[in-house]
Amino acid sequence: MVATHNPGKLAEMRELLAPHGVEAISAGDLGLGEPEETGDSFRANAAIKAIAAAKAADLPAFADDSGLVVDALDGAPGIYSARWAGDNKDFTAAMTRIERLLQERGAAAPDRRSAHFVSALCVAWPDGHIEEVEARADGTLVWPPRGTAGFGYDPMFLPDGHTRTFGEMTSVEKHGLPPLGLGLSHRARAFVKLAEICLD
Ligand code: ITT
Repeated sequence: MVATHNPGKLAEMRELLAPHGVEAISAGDLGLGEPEETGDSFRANAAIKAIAAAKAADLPAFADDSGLVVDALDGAPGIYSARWAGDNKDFTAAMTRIERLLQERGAAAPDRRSAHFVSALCVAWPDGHIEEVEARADGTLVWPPRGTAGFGYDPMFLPDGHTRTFGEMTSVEKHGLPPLGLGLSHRARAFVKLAEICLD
């Protein structure tokens, strides 16, 4: 089971799990509530979500806690990336807020606009055993946002070494694993580590 209520994440996790023959049902589909993310790190929040879901459903649960870390903003929004979009999940507003703050700090040149996505993945078994991994994807923030693919902050994020934002990439380009893709995204990279530990 995938312990998420975020449809964009769920779609990516399903694509990552499918080659391993793992079919994923979401916590939302099982009618599970969302635990409060009270941790002070991506890793702690991923564990909170996975452990709560594994206990509630008595199934192995896979959770991702992720976010965008902007260097010129001292790491914000970081673990609060979902909250910056508010209750109505308005990521245009969240991206606009980041851009306004960058401009207030005079961060116009690309080298002042570096950022990275982080994905912490946790698998929790009903017996309480957990596995945890974390990975990042480095890039630069562009303005205005570009592309309509992906979700969240994707249209603003230009991964290092590429000319298109995550919002302009196909799902295979963003998070496809070899031989299909390059394992570019934070989530794909964390997934590779997790698969080594507990999938075949
Ligand atoms: P769940 O906790 O139910 O999984 P959530 O959206 O609340 O869903 P998080 O607390 O982990 O998840 O928040 C992560 C936010 O960071 C997410 O809502 C996105 O806005 C952003 N984010 C994470 N990965 C991203 C990606 O690959 N592309 C764009 N934005 C991403």
